[in-house]
Amino acid sequence: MIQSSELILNPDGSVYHLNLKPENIAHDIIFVGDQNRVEKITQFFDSIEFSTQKREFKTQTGIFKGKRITVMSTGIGPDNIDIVINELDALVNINLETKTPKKILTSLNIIRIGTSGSLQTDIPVDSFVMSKFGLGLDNMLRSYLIDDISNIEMEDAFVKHTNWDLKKGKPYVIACSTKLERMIESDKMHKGITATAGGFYGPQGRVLRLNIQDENLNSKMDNFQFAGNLITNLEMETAAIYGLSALLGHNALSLNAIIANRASGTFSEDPYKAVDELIAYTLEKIVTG
Ligand code: R1P
Repeated sequence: MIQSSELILNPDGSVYHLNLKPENIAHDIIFVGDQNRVEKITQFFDSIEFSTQKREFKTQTGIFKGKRITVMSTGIGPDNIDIVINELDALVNINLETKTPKKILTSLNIIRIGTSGSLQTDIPVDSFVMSKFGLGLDNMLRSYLIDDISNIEMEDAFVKHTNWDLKKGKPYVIACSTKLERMIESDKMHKGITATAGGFYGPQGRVLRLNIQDENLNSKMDNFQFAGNLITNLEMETAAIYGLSALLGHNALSLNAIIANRASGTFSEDPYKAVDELIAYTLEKIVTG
C-alpha cells in the first residue's frame, strides 16, 4: 500500500494537485502549457462534461466529433510535468481507495500542443514541429531509472558535440510514441529533436543581466545531428513528457507551433493564429487518425 504522504488525496478523494478523480478524465489527453489555451480547444467540442482548475492545472473533459477527450494545462516546465503525469497515471493505474497499483495497465494517449522557438533558419515562425525525440537538458527525469528507455548513444554524442559541462547534469534523450507519430504526421510537420530546457532565460541561452555558463550552446545545438535528426526547437516540457510517459507505459507525442526563430531573431506577427491552426489540425487528426 502506498502511504498517504506519498500519494496525496484531497478530502473528496481527488488527486492532490490536479483535483481530478478517475471518472473525470478520458484516455485521450491534450496537454497545453497555458491555462487560457484549454478553452481555445474545448470551444470546438460538442459538449463539455467536466471542468476544474487548481493552480495552473486547468482540466476540461468533453466530446469532440464523438470522441471523448480531456484537455489540461500543465503550466510551464518539467517540474510541473512530473506532477501532472504521475497524478494522471495514478488516476488510471492505482486503485485510489486501497492505494495499491492495479494489475492491468491502462495506457493514456497524451498529445502536447505547445509553443516553441525554432533553432533552424529553415523552420520559420508559424510552422509546426513534431518531436521525434525529446532531449532533456533539465535533469528532472534523472531522479528515475531511465537507462532502459533513453537513447544513451545520442546523449553521449550530444555531450561530446557541445562539450556539455556535466556539472549541469547529463542530458537525456527519449523517443516519441511511434503509434501517435503515425496518426498525426503529414507533410505540414517538420520533424526532429526538441530540446527541453529547465528554464526560460539562462537555460535557453538568453542573456539579460546574467552571464551564462555556455553562451555558444544554441549555435552548437543547431548543428548537432544524430541519425539524420537535427535539433529543431527549444521549449520546456517535451522531453519530460516523453520520459515519464515511456516509464509509466503511456503514449506521448509533442507538437509545437513555432512562434520565435532563435536563429534569425524573429518572432511571429500573430502567434495566436499559428496555435489556432495547430489546434484545428490536431483535433481533426485525433478523430480521423
Ligand atoms: C514559455 O514561455 C512557455 O511556452 C512554451 C514553453 O515550453 C514554456 O512552457 O510552451 P507553452 O506555450 O505550451 O507553455
